Amino acid sequence: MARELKFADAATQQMVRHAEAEQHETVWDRYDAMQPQCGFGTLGLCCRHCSMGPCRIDPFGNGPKTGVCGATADTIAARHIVRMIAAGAAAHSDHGRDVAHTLALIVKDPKSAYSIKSESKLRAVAAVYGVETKDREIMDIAAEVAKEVLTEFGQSEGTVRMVKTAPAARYKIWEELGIVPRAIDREVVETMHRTHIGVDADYKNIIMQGMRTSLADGWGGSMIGTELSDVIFSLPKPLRTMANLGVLKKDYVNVVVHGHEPTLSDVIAVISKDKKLAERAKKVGAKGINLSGICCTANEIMMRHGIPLAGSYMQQELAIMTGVVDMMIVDVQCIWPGLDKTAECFHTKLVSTSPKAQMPGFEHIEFDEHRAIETATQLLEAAIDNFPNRDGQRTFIPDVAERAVAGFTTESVFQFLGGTYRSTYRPLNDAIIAGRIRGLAGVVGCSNPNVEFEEGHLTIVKELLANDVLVASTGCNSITCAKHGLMQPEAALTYAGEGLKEVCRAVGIPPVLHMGACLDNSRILRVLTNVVAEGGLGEDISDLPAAGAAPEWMSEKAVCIGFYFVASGVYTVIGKPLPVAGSAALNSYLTDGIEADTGGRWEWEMDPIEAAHKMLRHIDKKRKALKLKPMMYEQPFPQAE
Ligand code: CUV
Ligand code: SF4
Repeated sequence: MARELKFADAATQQMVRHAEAEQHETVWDRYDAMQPQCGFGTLGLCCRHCSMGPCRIDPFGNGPKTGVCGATADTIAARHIVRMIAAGAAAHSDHGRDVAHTLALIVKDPKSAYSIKSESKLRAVAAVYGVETKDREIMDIAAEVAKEVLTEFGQSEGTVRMVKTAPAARYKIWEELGIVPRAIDREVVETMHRTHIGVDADYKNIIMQGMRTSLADGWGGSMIGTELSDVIFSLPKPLRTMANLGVLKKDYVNVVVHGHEPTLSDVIAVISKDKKLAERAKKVGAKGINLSGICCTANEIMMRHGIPLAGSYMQQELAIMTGVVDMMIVDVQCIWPGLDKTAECFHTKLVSTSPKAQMPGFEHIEFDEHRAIETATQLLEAAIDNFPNRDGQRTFIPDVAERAVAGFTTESVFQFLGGTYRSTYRPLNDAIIAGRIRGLAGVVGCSNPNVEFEEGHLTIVKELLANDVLVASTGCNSITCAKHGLMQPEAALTYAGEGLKEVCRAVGIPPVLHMGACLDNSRILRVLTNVVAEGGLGEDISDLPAAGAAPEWMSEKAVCIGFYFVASGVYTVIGKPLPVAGSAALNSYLTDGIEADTGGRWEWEMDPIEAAHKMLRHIDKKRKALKLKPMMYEQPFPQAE
């Protein structure tokens, strides 16, 4: 390996050393082989939108200042970034649409594998969509909600109705800016249209459309996905689980689900407990079936079934290299097409299940919701039958796994703070007002081989906790925090400042709250909305002592998420800058000027301690503007460094 990587995570460290010894290639090797990466791309200065190009602008002014069509660096960089938003919004929203289809299936086919698990959530969604619930059968409500939601995705008139659930002051800002999303599909399509050659060339106008598209995701597609997942797969409740590669078991048939959608994996989670399958596993010499997850599919079934997390995004090939994964079942998003190269050296069966995501070298067993139980059974049987093909000599499982409590939702988190009978955000708001809790942070998102693995996540989170900031976490940050013991209630004693420690101890919550998959960043938007509604901390999300971070982001979904947070008034810090630095005007707008428009802004900061301090300074600025009391206890910040 070219770079000296330390790996805070012992399991990853052991596996990477093992991979080196066995000459298996890892993502870190491929990343190093790709150096140096294209400078034009990094700065956002290349365009392939038509065949007069490809064009690129030399950032040092030693070449053409525009593309062949005359597009400037500002136009090219802005077009590129909003196409990233469109792709991210499309990914999340398509996921949301699939969940809505499952709801429609429940209505059509009472014998399907799915049912309405949370009637209260369904009623809440019905209220948003103006669907009458009084004196109606639950299936009638479900039918109408599914129809309303599915029609809304492509509607030609009106606006996305979930967006109205934002604080009134926030909605007004969007109206004034003209960025209230009209329909999810429409915003994605319009972004593609505007970025076609010779359409929108005004970088600010392009970014406004980008923000409208991101809002269609955060307050639309993603929120719909989260809410309807709660309806169908149940409202997550805090539960105990384990995280890291050590959850794989040598004597068991190991099935790993990977990707993002719960529709198949939730059924697998249930079917994996089937007695007949357990017997079949015993017949081939295994003790049973051991199901675990990678990426956000893992988050989804962990928070609803307590299924353990085998690892995050960056550990997907390491899981295969343990030699004990009998089957890896993937659905959509963040799945490396190179996994088949890794699997070649092992017996692991890779199975793709979505018609949208087929990969060379994977067996494709298409998942049909109408036959969910059959598909899940077929997959698990094939996994069991693959168990005897393991090469016992070549197994290596790092004995590393950590306990975690996961599965907090907008509804459940503060049930704790309010006591079981009084679900209210009052105690949280009061703790912030009194200076026990300094503020709230969402730390989310992917990991990336371009930085020391997980260092950014862990450093930022710990620095925030030490300074009494309550952290809400989603996506791969959640998996990282779980693996490193930050999601145990005891973590408050080790990492939290005095005030936060008191609150965590009083209500028995960890200082880092697992709020789900990256789709569930919508839950964080809802938490912020509820805090505003509870009163005493301003009128809008941008008034709150709150900040967001995605220290090791990599996906287009992450770009979209960041934009909907900024558009919602949140100060958002990321590590590697967005690829816009080639346009001075755009770069300065996103990190500065945009604040006058949305109340939120971007910040690029590669140093995780400084990133945390920037968030803390922002939180303090907001506390001051709200004239809140000084913090109750002495803070390490800003002396720490
Ligand atoms: Ni989105 S958070 S790598 S899997 S997008 Fe995938 Fe969930 Fe990032 Fe992690
Ligand atoms: Fe070049 Fe303009 Fe075509 Fe882009 S759209 S490739 S900048 S000519």
